Parts: sequence; C-alpha cells; structure tokens
Amino acid sequence: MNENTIRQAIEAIETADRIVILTGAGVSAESGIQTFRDAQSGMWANFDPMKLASQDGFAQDAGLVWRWYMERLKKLGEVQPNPAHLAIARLQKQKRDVTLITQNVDDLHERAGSQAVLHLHGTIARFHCNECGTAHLISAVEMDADQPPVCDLCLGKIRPSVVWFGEMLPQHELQQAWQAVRACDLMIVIGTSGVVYPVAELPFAGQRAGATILDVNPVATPISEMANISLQGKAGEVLPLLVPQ
Ligand code: BV8
Ligand code: ZN
Repeated sequence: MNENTIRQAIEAIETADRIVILTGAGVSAESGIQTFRDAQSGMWANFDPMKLASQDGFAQDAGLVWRWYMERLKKLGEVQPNPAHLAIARLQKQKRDVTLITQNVDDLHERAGSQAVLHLHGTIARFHCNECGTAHLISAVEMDADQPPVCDLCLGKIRPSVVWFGEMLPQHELQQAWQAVRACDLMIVIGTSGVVYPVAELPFAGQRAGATILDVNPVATPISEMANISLQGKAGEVLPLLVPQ
C-alpha cells in the first residue's frame, strides 16, 4: 500500500460531499470477531456457517444453531470496537453527510459512537419468534440453554433477529441503503469479500451512479478489482490514516 494511494484516498474523502460507508465482517476482525470466511475455530471448525445461518439448519438442529449464536453473542460481550470502528465514527462526526451500511450483526459500530447504522443483515442482540415474529427478550438462563426458548404466544422457536441465507433483507433499511448509494459521490467499502448478495451489488450500483469506490481489504476481492482506489491493508491500520484524530 503506497504513500500516494493513501494521499489519493484522503483527498477523495476531503472533497466528497455525500459519503456511503459499507462494512463487512473484516471491520470487526481486529476486535477478535471471526469473519465467515476464516476457517471456523474450535468446536465450530467442522460446521458450515452457510448451513447454520439458514432455516434448514435451524430446522435440522435448532439447538446447534442456538448454541452457535449464543457463543457469538457472549464473545461480543468480551470484545471492544477497534481503531477502524472509531475512525468510522470520527468520519461521521467530521463530515456532514455520511451513511453507514453494515452486513455485520454485531453492535461494535454503535459502541464506537456511530449513529443511524443501517444493519442490512440484522442484529444478533435482538430475538423474535421464528413462527409468529413476536419480539422476545432473552434471559441469562436462556443464553446458557441448549435449545432455543419457546414463544409465549405460539410455542414457536425463538431465533436471533439476523437475516439468514435465503431470507429477505429488511426492506426499509435496504431502501435507505440503495437511495444513499445512488446519491453518493464516494463509497468506502471496508472488510467485505463481496460475495453475499444483494449487498455485494451496492458498490457496483454506486460506481454506475458515478461514485468513486475506495476499498480497504488485506486481500484482493471482486470489489478491490473494480474499485477506483484499492488500499490493501487491515482496516484497523488503514482507517486511522484516512481519518486522523
Ligand atoms: C436473499 C447474518 C433472497 C447471519 C449473513 C446460491 C444458493 C443459495 C443462495 C444464493 C445463491 N446465490 C446467491 C444467493 C443469495 C445469498 C447469497 O448471496 N449467497 C452467496 C454466499 C452465494 N444471499 C442471501 O441468501 C440473502 N437473501 O438473497 O434472499 C430472497 C428474495 C426474495 C424472497 C426471499 C428471499 C441473505 C444474505 C444474508 C446472510 N446473512 N449474516 C449471521 O451473521 O449469522 S451474511 C454473512 O456473510 C455476514 O453478514 C458477512 O458480512 C457476510 C459475508 O461473510 P464474510 O466473508 O465473513 O464477511 P465478509 O464478506 O464481510 O468477508 C470478510 C472480509 O474481510 C474478507 O474479504 C477478508 O479479506 C476481510 N478482512 C479480514 N480481516 C480484515 C479484513 N478486512 C479489513 N481488515 C481486516 N483486519
Ligand atoms: Zn410465536
């Protein structure tokens, strides 16, 4: 990652009027949160997240899926936002018009001070009934249980309010995301492999609408290929360079 690409990126941020930031699991990696593409560690090594994060997976073994989410939720309680989350929150304060869109189900952007985060894949800390949709507050006992809680109203199984593979994204948030992407002049894409649709479509839509695409990722992805500016590095190291304290 060379000096003048960084300078180019800082220049693009300074001159932009309307900025969209799109983050994926990579922005939380340096906080210690596993991304989907890293080989799952420990007891999850031989389970496919694509299977676990689906209605089929839940129907096959609700307990296994429940445990997977409860482990991730507990882990979230033990970690902190990293310098990338903090730099993104700073940028939202420094620039008038910044829309933050995330695929992540964690609350690290909010804990870093970001406002109005558009969670296109839902959030892990909220729960609802898989049958009737009723919201459900889980207790510490339920967090330690082997099976998901049962709905008070219809006896359906309770599940995290995240978007599983094959499920629709929240329409209101998706609308807002599409609107912001179509109107922006700079899109900063951070820590996403760009393989999960329809979110992976957003950078291409932004570029078609005339936005400059700036990608931050340690590895090459379809987004880094199409980006106008591609910074090959870790979010926690690059973002503080782009948004000084
Ligand atoms: C839908 C919530 C339709 C759950 C998630 C074929 C078969 C089946 C389905 C499909 C198919 N083709 C297309 C589909 C649709 C499917 C899809 O796109 N599948 C892909 C995988 C092929 N999409 C869906 O199913 C979506 N729904 O299409 O519905 C529909 C229409 C009408 C009516 C009904 C239905 C729903 C997709 C949402 C799934 N839920 N998460 C949970 O978290 O448990 S997606 C999940 O994966 C996360 O949100 C994550 O963001 C995303 C991607 O996973 P990761 O790779 O881990 O994360 P990311 O992509 O962000 O990659 C990590 C990156 O970080 C890497 O590039 C790495 O290099 C980088 N990195 C690592 N360290 C760092 C770093 N970057 C910076 N700094 C670092 N330090
Ligand atoms: Zn119910």
